[in-house]
Amino acid sequence: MILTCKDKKLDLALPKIMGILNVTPDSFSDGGSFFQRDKAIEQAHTMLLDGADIIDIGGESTRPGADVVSSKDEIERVIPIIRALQTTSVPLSIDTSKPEVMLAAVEAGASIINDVNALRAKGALEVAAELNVPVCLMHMKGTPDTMQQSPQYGNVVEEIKQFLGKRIDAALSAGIAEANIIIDPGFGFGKTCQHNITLLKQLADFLSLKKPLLVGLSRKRFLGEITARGTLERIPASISAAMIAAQQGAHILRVHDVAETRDMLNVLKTF
Ligand code: PT1
Repeated sequence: MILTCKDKKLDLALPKIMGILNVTPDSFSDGGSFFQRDKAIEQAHTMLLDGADIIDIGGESTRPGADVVSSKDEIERVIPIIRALQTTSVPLSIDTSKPEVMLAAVEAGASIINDVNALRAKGALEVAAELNVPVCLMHMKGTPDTMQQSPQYGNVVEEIKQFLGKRIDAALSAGIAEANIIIDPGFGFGKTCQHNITLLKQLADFLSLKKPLLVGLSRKRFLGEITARGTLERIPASISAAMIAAQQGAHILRVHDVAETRDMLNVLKTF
C-alpha cells in the first residue's frame, strides 16, 4: 500500500509514525501568539529529527470535554504553522472536521486530511473529494462533549467496522478515490476502557476493510486506567500499545513520543 500525498509518497509496507503537533492555546497564551507559533515549529523539527514520517497539525482539541473553536480561529492557528513547515521532507496532515479549514490547510501545503468526524460535517465530503489528498475517516460515537457518558455497544468491533464501511461508501460516492481512504477505529472517542482494550486486541479485524489503518493510542486515558499513571507518565504504556497495534498490521501510528516509537519500530523490524 502506497499513499500519494501531493508530491510525496508514503510506503506503508512498514508502519509510519505520525507526530502530533497541537496548536491549541493553553490557559496562559493563545495559539496566535508568536511565542506559541515558534514553539510549535520547533516541536515539529524535533519530531522530524526523531523520525516522524508525517506531522499532524491540529487547531481544535477533540479530547473529551474540549471547547469548540470557530473556523476562523482554527485557520488563524494552523495556517502559519503549515506555511512554515511546507518545505519539510514529510507530508503534513491537518486534523480538522471543518471543510473551510481543510481547504485552507491543503492550499497552504498540507497533503493529508485527518478527520475525527469522518467527513460527516456539511460540505466535508465534497471538499475532500475536490482536494484529492488522502483522508483519514475516524469512528466517534457521539460528540466530544458527551461521548464519554457511558458509551454502549452490542459488539464494539462489528459496530465500528460497519460505521467505517458506511463512511467509505459515502466517500466513494462523493468521488473520493479508493486509494485516498484511510480508516481509524477512534480509540477514546465514545469508548470505555474495556471497549478500547477489545478494539486493540482485535485490531487486525479492521484489515478486512482493505484500507490503510491509522491508530491514535498515545497517552490516552484508558492507558492511564490500566497503569494508574498520569498523562506524562504514560509513555511506556503508549509504546506498548503502539507495538501491539504495529504487530497486528497498523499502518500509521499517531503519537506524541516520536523517538520512543521509532526505537520500538526499529526493534520490531528485526523480528
Ligand atoms: C485519533 C485521534 C485523532 N485522537 C485520529 N485523529 C485525537 N485520526 C486527535 C483520552 O481518552 O485517535 N485518531 N486526533 C485526540 N483525542 C483524544 C481522545 C485524546 C481521547 C485523548 C483521549 O484520553
